[in-house]
Amino acid sequence: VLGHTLGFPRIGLYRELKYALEQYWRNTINQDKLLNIGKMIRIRHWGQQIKAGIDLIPVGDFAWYDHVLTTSMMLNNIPKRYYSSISNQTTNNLDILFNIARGYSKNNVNIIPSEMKKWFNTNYHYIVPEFIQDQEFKLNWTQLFDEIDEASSYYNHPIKPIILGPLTYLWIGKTKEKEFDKLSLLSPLLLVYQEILDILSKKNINWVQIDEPALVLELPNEWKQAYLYAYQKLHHNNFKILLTTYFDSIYHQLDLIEKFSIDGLHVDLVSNQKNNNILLLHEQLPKNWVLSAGIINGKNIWKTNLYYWFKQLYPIITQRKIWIGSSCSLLHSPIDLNLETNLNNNIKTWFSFALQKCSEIKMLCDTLNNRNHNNSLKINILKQHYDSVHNTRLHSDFIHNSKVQERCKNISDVPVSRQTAHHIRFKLQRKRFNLPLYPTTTIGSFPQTQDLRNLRLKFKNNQINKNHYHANLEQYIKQIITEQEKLDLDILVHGEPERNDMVEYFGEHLNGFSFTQHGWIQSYGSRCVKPPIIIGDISRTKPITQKWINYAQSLTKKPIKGILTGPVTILTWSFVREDIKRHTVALQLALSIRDEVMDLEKSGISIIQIDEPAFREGLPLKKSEQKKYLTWAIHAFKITVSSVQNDTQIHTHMCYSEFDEIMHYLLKLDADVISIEASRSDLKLLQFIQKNTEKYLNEIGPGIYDIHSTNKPSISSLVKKLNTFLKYIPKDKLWVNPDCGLKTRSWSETKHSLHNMVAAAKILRSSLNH
Ligand code: THG
Ligand code: ZN
Repeated sequence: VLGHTLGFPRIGLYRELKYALEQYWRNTINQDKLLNIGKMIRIRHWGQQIKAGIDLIPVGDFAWYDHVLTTSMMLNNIPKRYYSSISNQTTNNLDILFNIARGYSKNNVNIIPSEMKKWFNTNYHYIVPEFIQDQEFKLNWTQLFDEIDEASSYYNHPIKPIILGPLTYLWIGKTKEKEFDKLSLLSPLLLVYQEILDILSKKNINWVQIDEPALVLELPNEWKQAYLYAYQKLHHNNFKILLTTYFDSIYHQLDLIEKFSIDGLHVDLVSNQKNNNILLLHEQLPKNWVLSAGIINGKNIWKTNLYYWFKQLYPIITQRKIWIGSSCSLLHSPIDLNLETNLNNNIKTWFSFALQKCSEIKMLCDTLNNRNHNNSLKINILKQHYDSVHNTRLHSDFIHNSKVQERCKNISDVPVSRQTAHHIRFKLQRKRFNLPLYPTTTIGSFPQTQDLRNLRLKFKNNQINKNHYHANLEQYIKQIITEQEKLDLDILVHGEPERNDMVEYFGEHLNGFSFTQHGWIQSYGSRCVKPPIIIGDISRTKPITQKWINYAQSLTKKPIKGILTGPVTILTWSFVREDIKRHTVALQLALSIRDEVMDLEKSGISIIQIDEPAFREGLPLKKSEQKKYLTWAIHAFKITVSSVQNDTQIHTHMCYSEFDEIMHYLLKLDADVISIEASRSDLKLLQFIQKNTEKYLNEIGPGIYDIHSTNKPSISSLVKKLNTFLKYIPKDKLWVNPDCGLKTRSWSETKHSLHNMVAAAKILRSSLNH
């Protein structure tokens, strides 16, 4: 029995890669320095995994921005629009990689970045590969080979290179210029993959890991056939192929997979609770394959019940080769629990971060490998490993709150829907707020300057007192209100200066959560999030946001939109307890946010936005399991707002989504206004809206510019955009807003872009008068 990980976090324990990248982009360090920091991180992580007892160390999991983008570079799949920015350089340059990810803007040349999308059902974003019909591929980027050489020169330890499989790579990409069948690119793509494998075969390597998470989806038939074909072509005599699947089960695909010409299969045994039958897999898959059991959850932070898995695996290990692994890459895990000094000691014993997960892998391997000796001692240690968690959690006051449980049982008292239909609310609200056509607003957050971040940090470290801190936050709010009035926006926000992250902040003010100091997870590029941990029943003791929002409202006659994070998003962007069902946690969150909504309304706030950017991310990967999720997720959203007055306006915001398939469900949320990311995506969304306006469309603000790009939108481009929207959306239902919050932008960019946005809305209004 061997132990391996499918990849390790790349950002570094102290986010060294993040800081190095941001310094490099600001031109405060040179490329050599950046390269050295990357190398230092890789070498440290390999060393740590070896030390923890991992048998095969992953190489190829490191990426300067995103591993899908690295793959695009490796295949020389560089969108044509970038060629003008690289005239005198070769395509084998890190700056080009960054340009694709971040856009390029210099001397009047503006090149838009490639689109960013969520990586399956995670909060990690990849850079979407772009394909054109006559796409050519060639081997361009030597990073993987360099890193293999680097690892073998530093460590005398077996290496397992990782590459993203050709079919998942095609599946997650996007056709450009015109639509065509992406599978037509498979043959040319496989030629480059074969070339890559040939180079690998000349290195001292026994196993290559090829990631094919798309296999967990319910794939069309042509794609299944393509898989069969591809893995015949990629078969190699000089090394073995471990095909890895993760984020969901593969039982629906076994008849197909068993025919692949591969040498081992990795399966995720934890992400789909209903589907974790290792025995069934063992029986169906060829006996000469390695079966890699992904039993250490790479997406959550709870210790693994190693004894349970010992019992499951013990009968099989004499019949075939078994490996023990993380369910998916540890990219989605924090790195080291030992660094956490603020956690309650009892609670701390419940968790396992990436390095502890490596040790868990080692423990289970050791016990399984030791079967011939008297290993009752080891088995006992395995038992204790989880028993302590189980027993203390069973009786912990941190977890159980009978009031919350009681309230959830009596949920039938809470109305699910608002008192009247939207068309009635619409009239009341337009009258109350006296809004112009095409009302302008923002999504909620304003620039989080370094000063502001420092201020929050000082307060957190007790370097300044609460009065001082609050006085400073009020100054920020005042500035944000002044700027919005100057910009002449119609609906203002307080700007969220008190919030670090939209989920972490609410977690910190609700009961039932626990927090890490260093549990940073890469979200995209250099950006990270620190998910809170939901350990117990959730409740709200007192109002959370009211003070700040009321203060903002006291400064202006225009309506302030109060911004709250919705229950589904808090759930999805937290590490969630696994001892009760997700929908129960969602319900507890919904009731807590509902309390906040009612208090805000009582305090005079008349517009409330419930942000649900992660609504789509929570959707199960398998179509057959989606309906159930949507039912409880929509229910959770609706009960947060169901009891407000008819003339209280409810907004929601969503981003990073492929909305097409779930648009019908989003409309069921019955928010008065939905703002939605559309600026990087295309017309499908608009066509959907057009088709459904008659039936049930409320108001909508498709984002009119991309806040993630540094390119500033001109007034004329914004007018053009609005005119496009108006072809699909009735004029009294269109709102004007950016596509997301502004917290990552600078003030100067923000002012400039919002100024142009408001100007564009005014041009449209006046053109209507003439
Ligand atoms: N919060 C959480 N998840 C998210 C987002 C979020 N996932 C999707 C999307 N938004 C990702 N976007 C971002 C945008 C900004 C940042 C992180 C993810 C960000 N992070 C700071 C950084 O990396 O410097 C750290 C945050 C902090 O200082 O507290 O700015 O908004 N949960
Ligand atoms: Zn957003």
